[in-house]
Amino acid sequence: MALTLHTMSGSPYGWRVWLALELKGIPYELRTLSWEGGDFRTPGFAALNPRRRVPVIEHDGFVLYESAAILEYIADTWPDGPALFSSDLRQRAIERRMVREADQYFAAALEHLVEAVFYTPPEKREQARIDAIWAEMREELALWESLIRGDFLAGGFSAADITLFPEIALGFRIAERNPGLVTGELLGPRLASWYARMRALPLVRRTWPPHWVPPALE
Ligand SMILES: N[C@@H](CCC(=O)N[C@@H](CS)C(=O)NCC(=O)O)C(=O)O
Repeated sequence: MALTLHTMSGSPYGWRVWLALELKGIPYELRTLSWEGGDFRTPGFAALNPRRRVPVIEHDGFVLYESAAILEYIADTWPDGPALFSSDLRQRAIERRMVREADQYFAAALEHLVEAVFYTPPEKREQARIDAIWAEMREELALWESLIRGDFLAGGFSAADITLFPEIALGFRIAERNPGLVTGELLGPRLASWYARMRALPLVRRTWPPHWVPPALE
């Protein structure tokens, strides 16, 4: 029953899977890869994921990458305990839709920001491009402001929350680390309450990316 999670500190996709494992109380070994250290370029890692991306899980010899698929695998393999997806067919469909929406729209914009800031040296950054990406992220989250259905995104806590939360957290991290780079609030009032609720969860606190400053205790 051995499960290994290959991830990278701060990866929103890896964090999602880490959250799922912790939520379900599944024993696992965490292997934290270093991008700068060349861990993604080894033949051993390419054998696990030919796309050379994290997260990847190994479970009793079975290898799976793509975080949304991994969440489904975890939910199906460990159906007991706290649920990632509702047992109600239509509610589950909404949760899956939200996972898809977070990845298809918000994460796509976030990846543009990562590219424009993380992978671009400060002297080559284009402020107009960064402004446009930030505006795209804000516009997308304005839509989520109307999509949220209760205390959690789909109403009750679900895979949707552990998908969108790490993505937004990375957006905040980039903004905090680069004062003056972006302007304008990312979250409306309903999403801000949800974000604070998520950030306060013991589950989230104990999986906080190790190289980030831990969130203040409210
Ligand atoms: N769609 C993939 C995205 C995975 C992904 O992009 N992971 C990033 C870390 S956040 C990565 O491994 N990047 C390595 C690279 O680009 O070389 C998933 O959901 O698992």
